[in-house]
Amino acid sequence: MSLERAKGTRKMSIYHVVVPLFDESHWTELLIFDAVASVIDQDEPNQMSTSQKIFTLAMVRKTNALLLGLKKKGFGEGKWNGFGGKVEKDETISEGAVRELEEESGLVAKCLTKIGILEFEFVGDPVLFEVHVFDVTQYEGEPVETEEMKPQWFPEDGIPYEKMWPDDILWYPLYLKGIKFRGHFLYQGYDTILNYTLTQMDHLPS
Ligand code: 6OG
Repeated sequence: MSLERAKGTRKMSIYHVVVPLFDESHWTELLIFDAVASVIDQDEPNQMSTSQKIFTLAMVRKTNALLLGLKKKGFGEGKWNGFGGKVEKDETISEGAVRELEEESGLVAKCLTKIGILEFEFVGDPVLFEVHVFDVTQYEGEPVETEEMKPQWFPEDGIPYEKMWPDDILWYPLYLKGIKFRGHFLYQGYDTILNYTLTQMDHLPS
């Protein structure tokens, strides 16, 4: 495939392909498209038509249980989710993850491992959300309810997917197995995923 052709098909390849989960032959194909896309990004950093916002999402885990927070206000209100928010200009993504986790749950992360990068697009919205997902197994403190989140432990086999973002049920199984991943989801509104890609990764950029 030539680069020109890859440029022209990039949106179709990355954003509009519907791929059944856990089909390894399709994962291989997606990895090739991913690699082409990153070459194009380096060559043409200013060609993107969308603006991008970087977010964090900290997943706090203990043996067989996951800490989720019920979002009390703002984006995702009423949904259970990990803890996170927008990365500020003067901090690294990891620093943002630690700060947001403490602000929203009272916990101080002692060790963070990046386990995924998720991109979200919403039809009609030019903003691309890039969410960096971290596994947190070492932390200090006890979860407390804050202005934004009401925390609660859930057993790994009792995650309330029906009250969560629809993408969660797709990537949590990878996360819970310790598999790193990259995903791209195109939403229509907040309840419908029009299409998505999800790719297993050996390494993730920091
Ligand atoms: P604040 O508005 O609270 O940051 N986030 C998503 N998380 C999941 N699981 N699925 C999505 O699908 C999400 N879109 C955004 C990133 C928003 C928080 O919500 C996460 C942040 O942790 C659309 O500052």
